[in-house]
Amino acid sequence: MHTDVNALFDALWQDYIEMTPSAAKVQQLLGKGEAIINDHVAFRTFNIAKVNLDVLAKHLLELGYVVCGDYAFEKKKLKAKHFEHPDSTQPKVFISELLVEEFSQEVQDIIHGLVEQVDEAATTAENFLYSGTHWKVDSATYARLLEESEYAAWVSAFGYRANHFTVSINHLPDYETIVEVNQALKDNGFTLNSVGGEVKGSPEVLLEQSSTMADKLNVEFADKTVEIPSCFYEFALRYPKADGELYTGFVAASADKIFESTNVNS
Ligand code: OOG
Ligand code: NI
Repeated sequence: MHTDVNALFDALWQDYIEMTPSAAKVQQLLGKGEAIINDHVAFRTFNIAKVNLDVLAKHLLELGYVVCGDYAFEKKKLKAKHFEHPDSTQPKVFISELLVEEFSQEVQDIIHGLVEQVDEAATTAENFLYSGTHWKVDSATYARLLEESEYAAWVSAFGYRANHFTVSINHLPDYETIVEVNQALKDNGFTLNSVGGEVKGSPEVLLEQSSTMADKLNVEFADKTVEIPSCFYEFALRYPKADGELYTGFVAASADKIFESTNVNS
């Protein structure tokens, strides 16, 4: 496991921009070449013991992160937790896991078949959080997972890596509102996730979020190469709590819609 937070996030970012070429362009557009502060990074997994949320979280706890919130998404059959570092300029981390036992027997069998192929030693290796898939999956299996869960299909194709990075709008010198950020993105040809409206959340819940729709990438399945949605970029504006400190949590109703940024049919 990594012992240096910056080394972990540098490696995650390098992998992420390979999966998400548009992210490098967005960073150039919003940061004008200056460094961007990331609000958070997100990971996805299955709730099977060998690879569950806690297995991913161990890599963060080792770096001094602490768990600060948990969330449930009943319809999507997911649970999540978020983690914060004592140094508040380090990105927060959002990790979710799919409740595999709530799916059809066929989908459960497929997912267990993938996880069985993971070498347990790989899950504590330094690179695990950006190691991608540890299994073979064919395009028909991916399509079968898609019928029951966009999330399950995404994890089967991309595995362990940053699902998204998130620009902290609070730290962007040239933008005050999330609407201005969204407008700049649209003016430059980026497609936003409009599920439930382009802006998720409000000043009242102390967090506003938006995201691009995931890039499309050629993925080599066991049988053939297919172009599918990879990773997306998110934008977050946080508001102060009564004590004057910025809210650091997540908002389940908004997160529920952010998950849809990797949807295949939208
Ligand atoms: C996570 C979606 C939730 C947020 O900031 O609310 C989220 C995902 O798509 O894996 O990132
Ligand atoms: Ni997010």
